[in-house]
Amino acid sequence: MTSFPLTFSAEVATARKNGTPIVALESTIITHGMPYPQNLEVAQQVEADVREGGAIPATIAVIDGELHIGLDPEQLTALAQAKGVAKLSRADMAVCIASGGTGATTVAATMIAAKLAGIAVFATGGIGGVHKGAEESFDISADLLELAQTPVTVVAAGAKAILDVAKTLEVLETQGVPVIAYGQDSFPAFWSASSLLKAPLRLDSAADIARAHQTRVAMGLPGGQLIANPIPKDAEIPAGELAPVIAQAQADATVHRITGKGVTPYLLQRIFELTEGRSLTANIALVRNNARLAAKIASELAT
Ligand code: PSU
Ligand code: MN
Repeated sequence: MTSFPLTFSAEVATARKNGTPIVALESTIITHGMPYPQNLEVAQQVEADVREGGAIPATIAVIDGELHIGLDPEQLTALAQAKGVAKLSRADMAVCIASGGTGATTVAATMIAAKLAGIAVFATGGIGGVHKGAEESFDISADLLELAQTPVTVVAAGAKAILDVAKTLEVLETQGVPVIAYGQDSFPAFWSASSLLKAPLRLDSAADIARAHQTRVAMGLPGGQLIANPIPKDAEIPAGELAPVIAQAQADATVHRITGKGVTPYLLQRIFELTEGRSLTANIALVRNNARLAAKIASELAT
């Protein structure tokens, strides 16, 4: 364990004392992934889903230079409404903490925080990946390299079609990250339950996923696992319907010369606008679904 100071919410502190399973949740999805007030409603709902699944939620963020593991309701509300919050990945986290800043954690930064706090399971919507045109831009999310080195099981709904999904899977393979589809062969495509790509691995129960996690730890393998959990069928949007919207959002990003950390938030916001909120409805359903599976995996790890 670490001597680095962490600030635990009362609920998470109690869970740690009692050995109650804990699920980490990221905060960039709140500050940069969804508009207010839906972002707050979703954050609260996802926390409730984790509790219903028998685990305790630990939403992670840096507030005034403190790394918070679990936010109280007031902190969550303030973060959801805050403007100009920094987006923190592996590269930015320590600078933000050292300078007393406030920032939301991406998948990469949330994994780092979860490891520091001894939390093995983390639920989110979608991970960052290899962007389309990466052969020119070199835009590859730090999330992929984090999965290769930090031993946390991340439950996501696959990768968005804003990314080059095939290249994303290639990088994960190169980095030795197990990409495990839950309950199906196809690699899920975020808003759609399946894609044309086959997932490299498949497991059909939370118990099996927990066992795979423990086996990696026992073998001394440093990285995590990516669990690709398909969106519930009744909430999915067919991939064909979204393809032109994504193309439009990408064209707009090029016109406005959006680069670096701004790319993912820009595309998500633009797709939300272009679908008149429909993308968000699906996004909410899949994040909640991931929270429920993560709670089951965390419960299995605790037994
Ligand atoms: N993908 C989504 N929703 C999100 C993100 C990604 O479908 O909210 C956020 C996550 O926090 C992820 C980050 O870790 O964007 C990736 O950003 P980048 O591509 O800049 O690494
Ligand atoms: Mn990027």
